[in-house]
Parts: sequence; structure tokens; C-alpha cells
Amino acid sequence: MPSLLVLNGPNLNLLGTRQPEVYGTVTLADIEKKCAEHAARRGAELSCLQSNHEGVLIDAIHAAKGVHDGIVLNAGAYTHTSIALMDAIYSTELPVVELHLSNVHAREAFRHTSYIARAAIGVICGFGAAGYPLAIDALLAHLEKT
Ligand code: CA2
Repeated sequence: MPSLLVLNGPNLNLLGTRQPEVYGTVTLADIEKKCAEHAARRGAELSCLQSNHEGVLIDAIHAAKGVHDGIVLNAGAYTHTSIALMDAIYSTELPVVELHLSNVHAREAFRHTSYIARAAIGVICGFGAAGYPLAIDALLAHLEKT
């Protein structure tokens, strides 16, 4: 049974409390529950983690090697700044799907750059919370063919 990690970065613990026009009204707990249900339906194991700290996210990516088969990563604003997270993804050699709730390409220019995308197998953005099950499906499809 494939094992997946859903990793969320800074400020995503605030989902559902502010900026609903950008990020929707669902909470992170709602998203994690939906992900767990979706993974179970698809016959996969799933763990979830959120951290506001870059080093904790890096440690989680390192620790995923040998434990999980792939990662869905919403690195939040670290997406646009963190070479360290990109290097961590390369180091694990695990497939990573980059995910964003918002369509980052329709937003400020600084959100158009992603260090994660260089190391990811693909990117899903702009579908709100519905993007998470899409990312799980993309990861499972990738694992099935490899
Ligand atoms: O669209 C996404 O999922 C983002 O990763 C969200 C990040 C943003 O910096 C990225 O450019 C795109 C920000 C997450 C902030 O989440 C909040 C949620 C509620 C209230 C305030 C912030």
C-alpha cells in the first residue's frame, strides 16, 4: 500500500479564518480529513503535517525517505524563496507534487517564481481545497507507472 505525506507550510494553519476570498473558507483540519478519506478510498496510507518553520519542513522531507512513497507539498510562501526546501526534495529523490490553493500565476509577480517546481514532478494550483485530492491522484498515478 503506498504511503503519502501531505505537507503544509507557513500560515496554512490559518486557513478558514482570514482572506476567504483568496483561500476559501475550509480549515486545514477539513482539508486533512478530506485527504485522509480520499487516500483511504484510493487504497493509500496518508500522514499530514503543517509547520510554520522552514527547518521543520526540511526535516520532514528528509524523514519521509524510506517511510513515505511521495509528498504533496504546499510550501506556502517558502515556495518562492527556499532553495533549501528545493535541495531537500532533490536529496530525498521522492516524487513531490507542488500544490497551491490559489492560482499563483494570476497573482503578484513574486508568486510566479517557484523553487519547488524545479524539483517537483508537477504542479497543481488554483483549484482551492479540491486541489489536494487531485494532487493525491497525480502522485498515485505517478507511483503506479514507476
Ligand atoms: O495558494 C497557496 O496555497 C499559497 O501557497 C498560499 C501561501 C502563499 O504565500 C503562496 O503564494 C500561495 C500563503 C498561505 C497563507 O494562508 C493564509 C490563510 C488564511 C489567512 C491568511 C493566510
